[in-house]
Amino acid sequence: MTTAILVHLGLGSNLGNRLDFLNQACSELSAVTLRDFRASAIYESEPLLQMKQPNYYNQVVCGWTELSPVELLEKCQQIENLLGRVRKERWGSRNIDLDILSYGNEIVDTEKLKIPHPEMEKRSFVLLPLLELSPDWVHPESGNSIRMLWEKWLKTNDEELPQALKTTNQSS
Ligand code: A4P
Ligand code: MG
Repeated sequence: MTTAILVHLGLGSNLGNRLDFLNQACSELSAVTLRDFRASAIYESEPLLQMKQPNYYNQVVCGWTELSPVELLEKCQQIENLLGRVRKERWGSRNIDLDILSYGNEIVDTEKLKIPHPEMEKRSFVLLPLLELSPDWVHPESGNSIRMLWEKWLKTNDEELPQALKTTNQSS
Protein backbone atom coordinates (compact mmCIF):
# COMPACT_ATOMS: atom_id res chain seq x y z
CA MET A 1 0.00 0.00 0.00
CA THR A 2 1.33 3.46 -0.90
CA THR A 3 1.12 5.98 1.88
CA ALA A 4 0.03 9.53 1.24
CA ILE A 5 2.53 12.32 1.81
CA LEU A 6 1.77 15.94 2.73
CA VAL A 7 3.19 18.28 0.09
CA HIS A 8 3.34 22.06 -0.29
CA LEU A 9 3.40 23.73 -3.70
CA GLY A 10 4.23 27.34 -4.56
CA LEU A 11 2.13 28.92 -7.32
CA GLY A 12 3.15 32.08 -9.15
CA SER A 13 1.78 34.15 -12.04
CA ASN A 14 2.79 37.51 -13.51
CA LEU A 15 1.25 37.39 -17.00
CA GLY A 16 -2.36 37.62 -18.21
CA ASN A 17 -5.26 37.18 -15.80
CA ARG A 18 -3.11 36.19 -12.82
CA LEU A 19 -6.03 35.45 -10.50
CA ASP A 20 -7.69 33.24 -13.05
CA PHE A 21 -4.50 31.24 -13.68
CA LEU A 22 -4.01 30.65 -9.95
CA ASN A 23 -7.65 29.59 -9.58
CA GLN A 24 -7.42 27.23 -12.56
CA ALA A 25 -4.23 25.65 -11.15
CA CYS A 26 -5.98 25.17 -7.79
CA SER A 27 -8.95 23.50 -9.49
CA GLU A 28 -6.67 21.10 -11.37
CA LEU A 29 -4.65 20.24 -8.25
CA SER A 30 -7.66 19.76 -6.00
CA ALA A 31 -9.54 17.64 -8.56
CA VAL A 32 -7.27 14.59 -8.44
CA THR A 33 -3.71 15.34 -7.40
CA LEU A 34 -4.01 16.61 -3.82
CA ARG A 35 -6.38 15.25 -1.18
CA ASP A 36 -7.60 17.49 1.70
CA PHE A 37 -6.51 20.42 -0.45
CA ARG A 38 -5.93 23.77 1.28
CA ALA A 39 -4.90 27.08 -0.25
CA SER A 40 -3.44 30.22 1.29
CA ALA A 41 -4.49 33.75 0.47
CA ILE A 42 -3.02 35.22 -2.71
CA TYR A 43 -0.18 37.71 -2.23
CA GLU A 44 1.08 40.37 -4.60
CA SER A 45 4.81 41.13 -4.68
CA GLU A 46 7.43 42.73 -6.88
CA PRO A 47 9.64 40.48 -9.05
CA LEU A 48 12.83 39.32 -7.37
CA LEU A 49 16.06 41.17 -8.20
CA GLN A 50 13.92 44.13 -9.34
CA MET A 51 13.56 42.49 -12.75
CA LYS A 52 11.60 44.58 -15.24
CA GLN A 53 8.47 42.43 -15.18
CA PRO A 54 4.88 42.82 -14.00
CA ASN A 55 4.18 42.14 -10.31
CA TYR A 56 3.58 38.55 -9.27
CA TYR A 57 0.58 36.95 -7.63
CA ASN A 58 1.80 34.10 -5.42
CA GLN A 59 0.00 31.47 -3.37
CA VAL A 60 0.90 28.29 -1.52
CA VAL A 61 -1.30 25.19 -1.54
CA CYS A 62 -0.99 21.87 0.25
CA GLY A 63 -2.56 18.43 0.31
CA TRP A 64 -1.85 14.73 0.46
CA THR A 65 -0.61 12.75 -2.53
CA GLU A 66 0.42 9.22 -3.36
CA LEU A 67 2.52 10.38 -6.33
CA SER A 68 6.31 10.08 -6.06
CA PRO A 69 8.31 13.37 -6.14
CA VAL A 70 9.11 12.94 -9.85
CA GLU A 71 5.51 12.01 -10.69
CA LEU A 72 4.37 15.12 -8.80
CA LEU A 73 6.83 17.30 -10.77
CA GLU A 74 5.49 15.80 -14.02
CA LYS A 75 1.92 16.49 -12.89
CA CYS A 76 2.84 20.11 -12.10
CA GLN A 77 4.45 20.51 -15.53
CA GLN A 78 1.37 18.97 -17.20
CA ILE A 79 -0.83 21.55 -15.46
CA GLU A 80 1.54 24.38 -16.49
CA ASN A 81 1.33 23.16 -20.10
CA LEU A 82 -2.44 22.75 -19.94
CA LEU A 83 -2.73 26.37 -18.81
CA GLY A 84 -0.57 27.42 -21.76
CA ARG A 85 2.77 28.21 -20.12
CA VAL A 86 5.43 29.19 -22.63
CA ARG A 87 9.06 28.93 -21.44
CA LYS A 88 11.43 31.52 -22.90
CA GLU A 89 14.17 32.16 -20.40
CA ARG A 90 14.69 31.05 -16.79
CA TRP A 91 12.97 33.46 -14.41
CA GLY A 92 11.09 34.97 -17.40
CA SER A 93 7.52 36.23 -16.96
CA ARG A 94 5.02 33.38 -16.78
CA ASN A 95 1.25 32.92 -16.72
CA ILE A 96 1.68 30.05 -14.27
CA ASP A 97 4.54 28.43 -12.36
CA LEU A 98 4.19 25.50 -10.00
CA ASP A 99 7.12 24.74 -7.70
CA ILE A 100 7.30 21.83 -5.28
CA LEU A 101 8.26 23.42 -1.97
CA SER A 102 8.17 20.32 0.22
CA TYR A 103 7.42 16.61 0.02
CA GLY A 104 6.84 15.30 3.56
CA ASN A 105 10.18 15.64 5.28
CA GLU A 106 12.10 14.22 2.34
CA ILE A 107 15.20 15.75 0.78
CA VAL A 108 15.61 15.31 -2.98
CA ASP A 109 18.74 16.64 -4.65
CA THR A 110 18.97 15.71 -8.31
CA GLU A 111 19.58 17.85 -11.37
CA LYS A 112 15.89 17.68 -12.28
CA LEU A 113 14.42 18.13 -8.84
CA LYS A 114 15.44 19.83 -5.62
CA ILE A 115 13.18 19.51 -2.57
CA PRO A 116 12.77 21.45 -0.33
CA HIS A 117 12.84 24.28 -2.86
CA PRO A 118 16.33 25.80 -2.41
CA GLU A 119 15.11 29.42 -2.40
CA MET A 120 12.14 29.05 -0.06
CA GLU A 121 13.81 30.41 3.08
CA LYS A 122 14.73 33.66 1.26
CA ARG A 123 11.28 34.37 -0.20
CA SER A 124 8.63 36.25 1.77
CA PHE A 125 6.02 35.41 -0.90
CA VAL A 126 6.59 31.73 -0.04
CA LEU A 127 7.11 31.92 3.74
CA LEU A 128 4.14 34.17 4.49
CA PRO A 129 1.53 31.94 2.79
CA LEU A 130 3.26 28.85 4.25
CA LEU A 131 2.91 30.41 7.68
CA GLU A 132 -0.85 30.55 7.11
CA LEU A 133 -1.12 26.89 6.12
CA SER A 134 1.58 25.01 8.05
CA PRO A 135 3.43 27.11 10.65
CA ASP A 136 4.72 23.97 12.39
CA TRP A 137 6.11 22.19 9.31
CA VAL A 138 9.82 21.64 9.91
CA HIS A 139 12.41 22.15 7.19
CA PRO A 140 14.28 18.81 7.04
CA GLU A 141 17.70 20.40 6.40
CA SER A 142 17.79 23.27 8.89
CA GLY A 143 15.40 21.77 11.47
CA ASN A 144 13.60 25.14 11.63
CA SER A 145 9.81 25.39 11.57
CA ILE A 146 8.11 27.80 9.17
CA ARG A 147 7.32 30.02 12.18
CA MET A 148 11.07 30.15 12.99
CA LEU A 149 12.05 30.75 9.35
CA TRP A 150 9.59 33.63 9.13
CA GLU A 151 10.91 35.24 12.33
CA LYS A 152 14.43 34.89 10.94
CA TRP A 153 13.36 36.40 7.61
CA LEU A 154 11.80 39.40 9.39
CA LYS A 155 15.00 40.00 11.39
CA THR A 156 17.24 39.92 8.36
CA ASN A 157 15.18 41.72 5.70
CA ASP A 158 13.71 45.17 5.42
CA GLU A 159 11.90 44.71 2.09
CA GLU A 160 8.25 45.56 1.79
CA LEU A 161 6.02 42.60 2.67
CA PRO A 162 3.84 40.96 0.01
CA GLN A 163 0.26 42.21 0.23
CA ALA A 164 -2.61 39.72 0.62
CA LEU A 165 -5.33 40.33 -1.96
CA LYS A 166 -8.78 41.05 -0.64
CA THR A 167 -10.44 38.28 -2.59
CA THR A 168 -11.77 34.82 -1.95
CA ASN A 169 -10.25 31.94 -3.81
CA GLN A 170 -13.18 29.85 -4.98
CA SER A 171 -11.05 26.70 -4.96
CA SER A 172 -9.89 26.91 -1.37
N1 A4P B 1 13.13 21.98 -10.59
C1 A4P B 1 14.06 21.66 -9.64
N2 A4P B 1 13.51 21.61 -8.43
C2 A4P B 1 12.18 21.92 -8.60
C3 A4P B 1 11.09 22.02 -7.69
N3 A4P B 1 11.26 21.81 -6.37
N4 A4P B 1 9.87 22.33 -8.19
C4 A4P B 1 13.45 22.10 -12.01
C5 A4P B 1 9.69 22.56 -9.54
N5 A4P B 1 10.70 22.48 -10.45
C6 A4P B 1 11.93 22.16 -9.97
O1 A4P B 1 11.73 25.29 -13.78
C7 A4P B 1 13.00 24.92 -14.24
C8 A4P B 1 13.34 23.51 -13.77
O2 A4P B 1 13.45 23.49 -12.36
C9 A4P B 1 12.27 22.45 -14.05
O3 A4P B 1 12.39 21.89 -15.33
C10 A4P B 1 12.51 21.39 -12.96
O4 A4P B 1 13.17 20.25 -13.48
P1 A4P B 1 10.80 26.21 -14.65
O5 A4P B 1 9.50 26.32 -13.91
O6 A4P B 1 10.77 25.73 -16.05
O7 A4P B 1 11.61 27.60 -14.72
P2 A4P B 1 11.65 28.82 -13.71
O8 A4P B 1 10.41 28.85 -12.86
O9 A4P B 1 11.96 30.05 -14.51
O10 A4P B 1 12.93 28.49 -12.83
P3 A4P B 1 12.97 28.19 -11.29
O11 A4P B 1 14.35 27.82 -10.96
O12 A4P B 1 11.85 27.24 -10.90
O13 A4P B 1 12.66 29.62 -10.68
P4 A4P B 1 11.65 29.92 -9.53
O14 A4P B 1 12.19 29.45 -8.24
O15 A4P B 1 10.28 29.48 -9.92
O16 A4P B 1 11.70 31.49 -9.50
N6 A4P B 1 9.37 36.95 -7.99
C11 A4P B 1 8.20 36.94 -7.31
N7 A4P B 1 7.78 38.04 -6.64
N8 A4P B 1 7.41 35.81 -7.30
C12 A4P B 1 7.79 34.65 -7.95
O17 A4P B 1 7.06 33.64 -7.93
N9 A4P B 1 9.50 33.52 -9.29
C13 A4P B 1 10.65 33.52 -9.93
C14 A4P B 1 11.15 32.27 -10.55
C15 A4P B 1 11.48 34.73 -10.01
N10 A4P B 1 10.96 35.86 -9.33
C16 A4P B 1 9.80 35.83 -8.65
C17 A4P B 1 9.04 34.63 -8.65
MG1 MG C 1 9.62 27.39 -11.26
